[in-house]
Amino acid sequence: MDQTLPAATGFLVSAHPGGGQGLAPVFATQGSHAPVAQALRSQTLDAVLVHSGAPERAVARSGDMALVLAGELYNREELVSVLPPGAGAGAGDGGDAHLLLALLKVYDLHAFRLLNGRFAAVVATGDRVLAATDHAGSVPLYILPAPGRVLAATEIKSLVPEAARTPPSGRPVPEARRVRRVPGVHQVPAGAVLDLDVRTGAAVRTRTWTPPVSRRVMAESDATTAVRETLERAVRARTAGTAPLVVLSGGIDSSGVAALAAAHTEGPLDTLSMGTDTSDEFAEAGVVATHLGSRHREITIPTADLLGQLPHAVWASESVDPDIIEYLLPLTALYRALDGPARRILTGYGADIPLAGMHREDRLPQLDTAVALDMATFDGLNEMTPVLSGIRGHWSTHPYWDRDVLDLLVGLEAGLKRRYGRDKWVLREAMSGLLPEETVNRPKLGVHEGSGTTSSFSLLLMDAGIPEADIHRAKRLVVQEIFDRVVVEGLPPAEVATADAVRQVADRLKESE
Ligand code: IOT
Ligand code: MG
Repeated sequence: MDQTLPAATGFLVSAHPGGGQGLAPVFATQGSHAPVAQALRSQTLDAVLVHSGAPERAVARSGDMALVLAGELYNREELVSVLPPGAGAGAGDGGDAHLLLALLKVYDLHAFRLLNGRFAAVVATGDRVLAATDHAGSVPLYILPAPGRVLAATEIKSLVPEAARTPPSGRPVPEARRVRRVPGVHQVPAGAVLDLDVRTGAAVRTRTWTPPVSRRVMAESDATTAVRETLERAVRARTAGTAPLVVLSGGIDSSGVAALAAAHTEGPLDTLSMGTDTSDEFAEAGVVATHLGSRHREITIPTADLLGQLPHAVWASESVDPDIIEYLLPLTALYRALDGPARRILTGYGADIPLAGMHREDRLPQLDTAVALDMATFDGLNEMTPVLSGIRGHWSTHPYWDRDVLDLLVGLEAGLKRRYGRDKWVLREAMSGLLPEETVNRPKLGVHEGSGTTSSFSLLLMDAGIPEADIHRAKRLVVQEIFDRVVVEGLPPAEVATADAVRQVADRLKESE
């Protein structure tokens, strides 16, 4: 079968001693639901998978070990090559879950150190439950551990009813962030495995990835060649032999991805740009689309409509960070407008983090400080979550946050990132043969600026009487308010109005004056 999407794009898992338990979770991720029940020697692993046709490929079982995997791996060949002869061949064909199972048999939880992927996984074996994220935690994973039962899910909202029923174990989960207003639920850190004891709910954390803190000095041409080749591998692994859709702003990040994807796609590439009635980047994206000969579409979303979709952005991302929500809101609106068959979507998201593209900083010490800070604080923001496009049944993936691309970009010395007065120099230079000169040189606009989201959200708050000095704080409160409705209380996002949340926050701020 031609699988456009990974075998599973989300799950709720319950691991517990004794017999099976029925689960009926809700997900924002769209797809069919398939139940899984694996009785092991001393525990049962029950799950519900969100899938698009081949759920069995997201489950693997051998002896006293069973696992479920949402998402996909990008370094399969490498991984197969370290398996003993025999184990490798079968594991490669059985899908990523089987490959992971074969690796776990050899390396135990250290298998997760080997993976370059976009996934969340839960493994049950003996009395242990392993809950693991990819290096970037790009598929968010949450756990609710209690004595005698460990729950794990790719969305908070599917754990909420269980959290209300389960007395919190009272045990801290080491170094895991607690979820706002959902007692007992913790987010598994990026690049980590939690090794939980199903009898007690106790957890031990092992890190499987950490951003480089050292910086490499490289000759210009070595650096640009490495960036082009590594990014090309990441794009090729993500197109997975299908014709992807690239969400294209016309900036260097997404244009670079589109150019590399076009080179690996038979026939024309699909590209898509969004704008609002306030602001768009259609001209800039159009230049790239014409250059690459892509089948290009533009979607215009009225600003009032865009702000009305805040509850959908929070519901999908389960993020409470107001800046992140501003980046994700235009993308949410774009994905919601994308009806039709499920697509594999490539983005340029995340390029600005290792390259300090958003900081508009010329001075190298400040640039490297920004990179170090952003790499130390991205975890838990959920900006890379696949649920954003998953609400319309699509699967998005971000080549700049491929593990190899990220290791390379973060680790370049700052003078390669800012050079000859140009931001993101090494990336621009790496892409210079593939894109029009005006695209390569185009200065940066963030999606929140290019779409006018930041300014229109600010205006909405000022119209409600909130003074300019309080705007950022008010945005945080509005996002929290909406989170409490759509995630904690489980209201459908269509039943929550941005305007109501704004009014409540405005009233609260007035009272506290
Ligand atoms: P930005 O780089 O503007 O957009 C991210 C991706 O969204 C683009 O590469 C492109 O694929 C898609 N996109 C943006 N605008 C449009 C559009 N008009 N039409 C279609 N697709 C579009 C924020 C940002 O400005 O994104 N993201 C930063 C990092 C955030 C900071 N996070 C952090 N410090 N942890 C980024 O690096 O992408
Ligand atoms: Mg960008």
